[in-house]
Amino acid sequence: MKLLAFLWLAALLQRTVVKANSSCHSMQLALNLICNTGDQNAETQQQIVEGKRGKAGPQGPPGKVNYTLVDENIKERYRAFEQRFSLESERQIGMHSTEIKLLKNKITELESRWQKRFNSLLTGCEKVSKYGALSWNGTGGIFNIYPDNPQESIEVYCDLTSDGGGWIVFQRRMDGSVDFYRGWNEYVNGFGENDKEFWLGLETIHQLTKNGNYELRVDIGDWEGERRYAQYGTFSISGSNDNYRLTVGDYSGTAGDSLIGHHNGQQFSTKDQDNDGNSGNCAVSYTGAWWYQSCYNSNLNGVYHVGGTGANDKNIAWWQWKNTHNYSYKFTEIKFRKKQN
Ligand SMILES: [Ca+2]
Repeated sequence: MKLLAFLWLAALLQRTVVKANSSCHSMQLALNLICNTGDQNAETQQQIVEGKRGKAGPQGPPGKVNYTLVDENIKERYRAFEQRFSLESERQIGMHSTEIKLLKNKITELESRWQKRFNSLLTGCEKVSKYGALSWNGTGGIFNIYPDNPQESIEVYCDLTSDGGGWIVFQRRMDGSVDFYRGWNEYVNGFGENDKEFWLGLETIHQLTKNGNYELRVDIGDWEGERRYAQYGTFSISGSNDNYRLTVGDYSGTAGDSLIGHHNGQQFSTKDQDNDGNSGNCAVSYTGAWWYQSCYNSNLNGVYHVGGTGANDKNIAWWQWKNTHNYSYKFTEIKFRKKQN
């Protein structure tokens, strides 16, 4: 009896497990159905997006446009276009590369030829225009000139105002900011900045005046605000082998002549190179550097006295204006230009 009861219970339990398995299978099927439906919706969405991009064929059911995909599609098409355009340009350039190269060379050659012709006119300050200035202050400025070679420039200060302009300035004193009590090499090579206080250099002055006829001009200003000038129709200085000897003549002007009488025909002297006609060294005695004889009527590289106070005979002197060695001027500019005729 007990055995019969056990067998019945076992059969009942098996039926229950089979039924449960069957239920689980059904649920699984239902879930798969739901999930597949979801995938189908995604595909439908993509189809709609493609439909919106203008593909032929019937549109799918309504859905949201995926703007990220649209944007990427536009970018991809643009990239393709860009690549095609670039390849085509390269192909065209490649086809005409010889012609392009020849044309470029021709343009460069023409530019260079015109630049040389233009530069060859600018051997001094005579033909420069303020529009070509590297810097301009209203009466003059800094320019590139081409004295020897239209391809080699030197920078000079041009006075384009005094007596018609065209002057290359080679010395300026204006505020005492630069020490002018210097040695031979510095007077040969120059010092200072050419739009402030400076000395251009004996060698440069010689090179710029060695061919043709030049005239000289000295502009002087006193502490009372008056300006005067001395102009010379003849001017040149010799080379280094003759210690840059001064030749000057044919005076005109308002400041009086303080060059011809004492300094014409003199070699240049500095504190460390005595070429003067004095038993001592004039450059040392008068704290300057000049075409001293024994010793001076003018000393424009002497000591600068701000306000003119404390002046003595070692200062910036021009005897013939104030009739004294002991007046130190506020402003000087020394300049030359090619003689016109
Ligand atoms: Ca001497």
